[in-house]
Amino acid sequence: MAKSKYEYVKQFEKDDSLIPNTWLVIRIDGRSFHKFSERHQFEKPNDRRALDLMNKCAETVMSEIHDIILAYGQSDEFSFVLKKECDLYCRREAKILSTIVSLFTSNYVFLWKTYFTDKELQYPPSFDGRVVQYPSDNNLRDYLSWRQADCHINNLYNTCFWALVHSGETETEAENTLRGTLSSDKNELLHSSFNINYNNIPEIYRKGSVLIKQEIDFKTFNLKGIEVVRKKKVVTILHVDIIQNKFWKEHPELNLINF
Ligand code: DGT
Ligand code: MG
Ligand code: MG
Ligand code: MG
Ligand code: MG
Repeated sequence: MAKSKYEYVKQFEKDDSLIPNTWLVIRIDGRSFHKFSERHQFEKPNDRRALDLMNKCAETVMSEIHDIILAYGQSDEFSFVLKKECDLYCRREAKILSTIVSLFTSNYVFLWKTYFTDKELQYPPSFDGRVVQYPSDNNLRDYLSWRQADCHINNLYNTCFWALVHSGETETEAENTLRGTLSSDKNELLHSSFNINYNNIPEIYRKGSVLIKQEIDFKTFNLKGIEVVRKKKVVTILHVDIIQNKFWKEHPELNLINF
């Protein structure tokens, strides 16, 4: 087929293929969700509906993009881990990133009313996204540990902060009360002043959400009408520690050998 005289413009497209054989992590994060959570009166410190909505969007992304083996979410962010051998869009960064961010965002809008039944969406939310390549299993483990540690630190702080504010301190006073405190001080404050045992706070808030694909058997009928057992992968949502080795030992199918 003859080329049009315009085709040369393709030469201006730059090659953005990611290097082979590295873990790919796509992290998306709500744009200005401080404002978004205020405008939609999210419960403080944690709004279960908002987290469930995020998790459902991530589940959809995972079901659609087969190369995602695990996702980790907390607050307004989600990280998607694509397996090393991933050849999606020939590993072109912009294609992979834009597909995941837009699929997540459209689901967020599409599913909003299912989770916020009594609250209209006030304006269209957006998410930013980035791709990071991790060459070793340890790098990937450390990345995920970093995000889960961040979840814990923020949740402990926010739990204290809002307990102080709900008990009558102004936001500035609460900030001053917490300035310079260690984790142990915060746990003690929750315990002695508010009778809250931090370890009894739901794990979804303390640990975030880990999504993996698990193979299950299901019964169906083959072409001859005979009942057969087939396998399919379903996304499972867990709220567990992914910093220690236990989780990785329990999930050899994730193929992270280094622990
Ligand atoms: P960015 O990401 O730079 O565009 O700016 P933000 O405002 O999204 O900042 P970020 O991502 O560092 O922090 C997430 C914000 O979202 C933070 O202000 C708290 C808010 N947020 C997330 N989940 C909840 C929730 O469940 N309840 C409440 N009240 N706020 C939440
Ligand atoms: Mg940010
Ligand atoms: Mg954000
Ligand atoms: Mg964030
Ligand atoms: Mg096209």
